[in-house]
Amino acid sequence: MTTTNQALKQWIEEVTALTQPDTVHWCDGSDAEYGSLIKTMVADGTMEELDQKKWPNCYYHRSDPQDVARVEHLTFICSEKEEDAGPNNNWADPEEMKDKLKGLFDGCMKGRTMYVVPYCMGPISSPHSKIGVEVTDSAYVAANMKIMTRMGTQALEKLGDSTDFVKGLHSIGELDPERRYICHFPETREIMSFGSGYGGNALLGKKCHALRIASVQARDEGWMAEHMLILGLTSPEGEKHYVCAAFPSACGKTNLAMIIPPAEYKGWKAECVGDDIAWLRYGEDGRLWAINPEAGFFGVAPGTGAKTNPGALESLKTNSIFTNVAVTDDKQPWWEGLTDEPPAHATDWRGNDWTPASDKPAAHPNSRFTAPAKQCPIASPEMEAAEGVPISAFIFGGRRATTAPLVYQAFDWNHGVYVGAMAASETTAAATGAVGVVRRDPMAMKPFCGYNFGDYFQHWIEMGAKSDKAPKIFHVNWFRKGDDGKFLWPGFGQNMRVLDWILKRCVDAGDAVETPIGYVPADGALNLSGTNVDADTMAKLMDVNPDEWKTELAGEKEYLESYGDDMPKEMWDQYKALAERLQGVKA
Ligand code: OXD
Ligand code: MN
Repeated sequence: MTTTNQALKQWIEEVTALTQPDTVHWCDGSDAEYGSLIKTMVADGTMEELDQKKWPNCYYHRSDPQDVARVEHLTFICSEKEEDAGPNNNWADPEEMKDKLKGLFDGCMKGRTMYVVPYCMGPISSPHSKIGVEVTDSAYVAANMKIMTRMGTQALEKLGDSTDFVKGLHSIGELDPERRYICHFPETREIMSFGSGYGGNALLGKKCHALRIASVQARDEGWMAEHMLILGLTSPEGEKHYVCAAFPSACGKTNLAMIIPPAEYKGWKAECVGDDIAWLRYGEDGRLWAINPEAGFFGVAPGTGAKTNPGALESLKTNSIFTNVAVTDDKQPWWEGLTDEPPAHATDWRGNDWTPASDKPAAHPNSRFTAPAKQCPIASPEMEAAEGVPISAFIFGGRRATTAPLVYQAFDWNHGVYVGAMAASETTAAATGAVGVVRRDPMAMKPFCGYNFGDYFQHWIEMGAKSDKAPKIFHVNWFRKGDDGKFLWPGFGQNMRVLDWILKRCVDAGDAVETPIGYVPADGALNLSGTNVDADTMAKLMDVNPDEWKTELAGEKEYLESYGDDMPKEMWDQYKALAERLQGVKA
């Protein structure tokens, strides 16, 4: 296969001349092609076959131990002007970076096959979907892209002769962490990624295109590209709402996207539209509508089990790829949390013998499953809807042991933008670096916003001003801990109780009281029947501690200042109003 699209043809000729592959393979996206990619990888040891009876069409990949997560310190936004990248990004001059990268890409595919992977982010039928083409020398990447996107001929056909596509050049190079760069050129809508095979660095449709490049395009064109799950909830009375939630990586987006409501919520129906990314634009009805640009889940495996997320387990039972989990002696994937009883013996993610007595985890904490989204038992039929789904609420959150209460509602849109912008979270294993350090992660976009956060907050403010039907905004924290260091809130399915209150607030019901930080559920407004959360625990979960908020406020001020003149005035207005309200809090 090849193409009649001149711009694409020319670019492929250029990158072929640069990288000098032995063979060029245009991916058509067929099942047969996927099968032969897998066969090649099993033959060369890149993939291991799992028990095909228990895990049909499932395969296992063990990555280089130095290539297991996103590398934020090696990720660059190469905008023409440095201030456009902002303090939230590493910046490099586009010309200089391209020169450096050309040196790395020069001849890097000698002896290898170059896969040309056309892909569509969003439903093929949607006018809001975008086309990209990833060129890669990794069959593992091509196979994952088949699961994660609408890939191959269908994407090429949608592109037609248009020049409107994102160009993504990827090579695993020698997987040398010293020669690794993930670079974005927002003005020319290009991505160049060298030296890593890890999902977020290498599956260019996901973070690089659907968030970093798309966020810039969204600002230019008046829409939004966000790090958000999309969940539909229908009450027993048949009232249906969709919510979007932005949590940092590895903070439970996939779990919430597939929530199983507890027994007390009999008759409620949850439907998953997406677990990681939402593209949003206003519909003619003045509401914000969201599509999920992806077609698969690239989920964190550890902690995914029958109790925590049966929907994810069902999704990954067939046609899935497992990366850096452990493998049992009878060739089944295993990770901490999959079963209560660990296997007596397994091979760990590094390929070493493992037993439950081992002092190291069997699966890497950021090990992943790549599974087709349509296999989710609660996949929403609207996953393929061209216009997407209308959003009633935005929910921000993070992993905070202290300070942030279980749930609160912003007073209005601009306050909500401020709440999202000040969201903070303890770092996780999804990126290299220390785990458990609190850092600000505005809208969970710290690693993914392709431009200056000051301008991004301004864009949010402008989006809110466009309609009086914009979603209501909330903040949640499932991760607050008591003095004993244990989580106060049971989480998982029980989060439905918080969603219930949020949905009520969206239709101006649900009792709330005003606090300095926002509206919180009035006494008894959160349905706790059937839980063991007593009044004392609830008080701790909802506590707005004056000392903690004093520290928080000081941190927020410092953060706003770090953006200088780029920080919108509206954000400072919100800060001042919050500081004033907090003055009234008795210490
Ligand atoms: C992801 C991430 O893989 O956020 O989704 O790191
Ligand atoms: Mn993510």
